[in-house]
Amino acid sequence: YQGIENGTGHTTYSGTVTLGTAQSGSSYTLTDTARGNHKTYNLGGRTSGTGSLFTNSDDVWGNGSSSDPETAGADAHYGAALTWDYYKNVHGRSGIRGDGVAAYSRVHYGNAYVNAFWSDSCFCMTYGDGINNSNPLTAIDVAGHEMTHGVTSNTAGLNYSGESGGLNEATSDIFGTSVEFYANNSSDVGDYLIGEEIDINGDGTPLRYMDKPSKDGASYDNWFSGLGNADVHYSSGPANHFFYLLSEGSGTKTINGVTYNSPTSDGLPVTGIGRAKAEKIWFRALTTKFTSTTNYAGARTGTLAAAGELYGTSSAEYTAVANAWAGINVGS
Ligand code: ASN
Ligand code: ZN
Ligand code: CA
Repeated sequence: YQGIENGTGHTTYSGTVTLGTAQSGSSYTLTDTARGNHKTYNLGGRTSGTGSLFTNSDDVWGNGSSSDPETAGADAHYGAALTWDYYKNVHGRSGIRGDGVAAYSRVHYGNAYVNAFWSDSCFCMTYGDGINNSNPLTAIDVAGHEMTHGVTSNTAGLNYSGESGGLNEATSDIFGTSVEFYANNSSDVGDYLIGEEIDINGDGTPLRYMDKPSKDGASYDNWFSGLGNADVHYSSGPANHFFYLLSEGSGTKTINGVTYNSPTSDGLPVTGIGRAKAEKIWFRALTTKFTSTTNYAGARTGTLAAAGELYGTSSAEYTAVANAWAGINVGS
């Protein structure tokens, strides 16, 4: 079995991409030998098992349309590769567990299933085909979100309920977005929106907004005492908002053609430190400070500690972390 890096994918969301594939005789499989042997499988509508490993004879995968079952496979395989590269090259982490071993991906789960998910028990990412079976949930920010659930599980282990559940969800949005910025190809332009490409609402709007989470009609912008009773996809809002404020600062800003307007709970301005440093701080907090029961107050102390270790407690970065938490009504 020989690993190669020159498969061609015609994806739904990322244009034409190079895929890591493996060759055995005259056939090729979606097996990424450069990234822990990550494999992508076709469930063909089933909702259990692994399905079949994508295999063909020309090493060209998909045609850019959902009419070809390989297309979603190409997107999922590419998303896993980018997420692998992001964690390796930006954070020095080799794979979800840091042990060089890949998870695997499954596409075409169920019928018109409008979701994607990570599972600890299979150590795998799974994607539905979305509305009309033509909007697979395989966009880069979603793939990065799901794979990050694996990283969170194997580091902080944030419990998936209450405030820790909101922080778990926010961690997936934060690094899902970071992977999208990292991709930086002409089809994957980074933004602080989640799921803007998969038309999950059927009207072209994103699933979530990090600059002002309440724009989705359900997420919370700021911490409050009852936050832990909310759905984890809504209690993630304040932490997403914190990350946006820390990265970009409060107020109006246009990035890659998208205009954001991020308020603060106290009306005081926050000066951003840039996404790269904000990512470093959140990753260090996730992997060395947060535990299964970390709540918003604990996330504040954990990220302050991480920023202090990275940049010093007298640094502008440390001050920005404090101000961004104050901007979502945590600490003062
Ligand atoms: N797509 C969702 C998520 O990753 C699935 C879930 O509700 N856990 O958050
Ligand atoms: Zn999630
Ligand atoms: Ca996005």
